[in-house]
Parts: sequence; structure tokens; C-alpha cells
Amino acid sequence: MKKTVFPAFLVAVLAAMPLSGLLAYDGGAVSDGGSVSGVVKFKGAAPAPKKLEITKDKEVCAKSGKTDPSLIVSGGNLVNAVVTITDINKGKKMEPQKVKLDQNGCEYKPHVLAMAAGSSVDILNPDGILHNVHSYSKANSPFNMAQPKFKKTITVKVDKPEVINLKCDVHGWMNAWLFVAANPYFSVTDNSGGFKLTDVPAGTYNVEVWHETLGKASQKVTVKAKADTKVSFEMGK
Ligand SMILES: [Cu+2]
Repeated sequence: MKKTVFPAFLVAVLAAMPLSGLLAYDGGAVSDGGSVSGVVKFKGAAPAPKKLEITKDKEVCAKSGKTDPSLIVSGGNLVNAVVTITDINKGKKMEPQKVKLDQNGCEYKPHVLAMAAGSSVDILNPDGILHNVHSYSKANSPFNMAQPKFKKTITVKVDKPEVINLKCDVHGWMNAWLFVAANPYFSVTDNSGGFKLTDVPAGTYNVEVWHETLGKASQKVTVKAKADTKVSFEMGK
């Protein structure tokens, strides 16, 4: 009996191919696209905002009162949740952006910053004191950089889709998330819990919400040409 033998080099090549390479996103012009919009609600009684204790550099960091940003509910709506389409590989053009993350008053603003993979983030230090930006990333190279008062901007590029937690080693309460999306369909909920994904080619997709404390929720959504499809989510503990 004849055995089928795979050449060793072919096996090695296939094994080395990254999954992201197989699922590469193909962006271009979308005509007759539809949209998905809606609200993310918080299930249950809204938690009372937790006050953060400012233990260092009070003259700069304690100028404004701070509350724990890890679960913000406004009028029953969930703030800072990221809504994405997880299974789209062809649609509108993916534009890497140049986005800003401010540390003004020892607080990251915005707390959750979403962008397309390949984007650059300008991390600003207008405080006149030392910050330290520490990323907890796996797909992208992790970084841990001191940002003294004279270093007003540090720019980092994020090439791979990943949700990255950022912390400041100087000020333990400082915490932010970079949501690096695999495609251009992402939206961060605002104070009204609202989100909108535009120029989506007609089809059925998996629409997912991510929240740093509440985890994930998803549903199948059918988008029709030139129409807005309303979707609502409810997330709780
Ligand atoms: Cu800091």
C-alpha cells in the first residue's frame, strides 16, 4: 500500500500561518450598506459610583473627584461598552487612525478607546508630573514606559486586534482599555448607552458587546440594504 507523505516543509509552512492571515479583512467601497444601531442597557439596580482614593501627587491628581470607571451606568444605560461585528471579513475600508489618550489630572480619558488595528495612539502627559504607561498586551508587544513631565507625548502603534489593559505604575487607580478591532465595525457606548455601526453590507452577522467588568454578550443580526436595524442588549452581573 502506498503511503501519502506530506513534504516536511509544507507542514511547517501551514503550521506557521497565523490564523489572522487566513481571516484577513478585505476593505473597499460599500454601496447600499445598512446600519446597526441601538442601546446597551444595564440589568438590575445601578451600582453607586465608587469613589477612588487618591494617594499620591494629590496637588495634581486630587483636583477633581474621581470615581471607579470600571462600571458606569447612566440612567439604566451601560457606558463604555464596545459593540463590534465579529464575523465580517468584507466591508468598508479599514482606516488606521491617529487617536489620543489623555492622562490629564491622573485619569485616562477616554477610559475605553476603540480603534482599528494598525492605528497609532498618542499618549499625552499634560500633568507636569511623572506617569508610567504599562500595557498588558499579548498579541501586540507589551510596553512599560516612564513618561516624565517633560515627555508630553508617547506614541505607540497597535498592529494586531486585541483588548489591551493600560495601567500607570505610579498612580494605582489609573486604568484604561485600548480596544483594537479586527475590522472597521466598532462603536463605544456613550452616556446614553447608544452605539451605531454604519456602511454594513447586507447580510447576517454576529454582533457582540464587550464590557471590561460584565464580559461579553452577542446576537445574530440581519442587516438590510440602506436600512437601519435596531438592536438592544442587556448586560448584568
Ligand atoms: Cu500616572
